[in-house]
Amino acid sequence: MGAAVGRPESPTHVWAPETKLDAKIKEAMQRRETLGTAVKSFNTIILKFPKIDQSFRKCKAIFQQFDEDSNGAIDQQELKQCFHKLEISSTEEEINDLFQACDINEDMGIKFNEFIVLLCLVYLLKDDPAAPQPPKSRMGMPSLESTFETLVDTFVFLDKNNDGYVSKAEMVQAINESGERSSGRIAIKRFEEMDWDNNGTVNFKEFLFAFTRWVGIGDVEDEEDDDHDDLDRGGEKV
Ligand SMILES: [Ca+2]
Ligand SMILES: [Ca+2]
Ligand SMILES: [Ca+2]
Repeated sequence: MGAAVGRPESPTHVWAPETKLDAKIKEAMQRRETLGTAVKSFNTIILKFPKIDQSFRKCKAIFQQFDEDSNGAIDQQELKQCFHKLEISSTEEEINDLFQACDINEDMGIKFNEFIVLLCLVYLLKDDPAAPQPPKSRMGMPSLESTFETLVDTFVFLDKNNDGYVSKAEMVQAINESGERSSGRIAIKRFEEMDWDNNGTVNFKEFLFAFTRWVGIGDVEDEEDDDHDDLDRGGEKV
């Protein structure tokens, strides 16, 4: 019984308030926010969870491919290879910053859920306003990128005042729009699931980690079926 109230997956350290990378992510998000959002309600996103989960799971093959020594995590060297093969242009420093930002349990390895968060951050950061015309695909993975776009769009929807963070009040407002009676409680609960470092605001990275858990890609989940055909559980209901 101490001050460190435990959520089971809480990291043992507190996230630095604002790293250079955090600032870059916030800027990229705020730039994106000027374009608005197509998301109408949080419920419409919840309905997409199975599809998002499915799209993440397809990414497992990419993860395994880059986990060259098959130890279940991508180390710094493997990540550099990964960026190289995906033709994501980044400096060594950027790659290291991303690695550190996403290796939340600091075991020097990027697990699958951390990998998804990392790729989504890259997706946002590669939205280059200086590009003469937007490339068709930022990372050569169009279907995954459209899922990432949904996540970015959801964050834009939640961040009502476009400051790059989601506050508790914004979460309550967003969920209240669904008009359900219990929505206030649900909003607080969702918010607490997201606000990992308990500082009262949620940045995009925290949002992404919460999201991977919501759709079912937890850090607990390591069993892996090498069978790629079991992806139809989100399919049509008759
Ligand atoms: Ca590895
Ligand atoms: Ca905000
Ligand atoms: Ca926070």
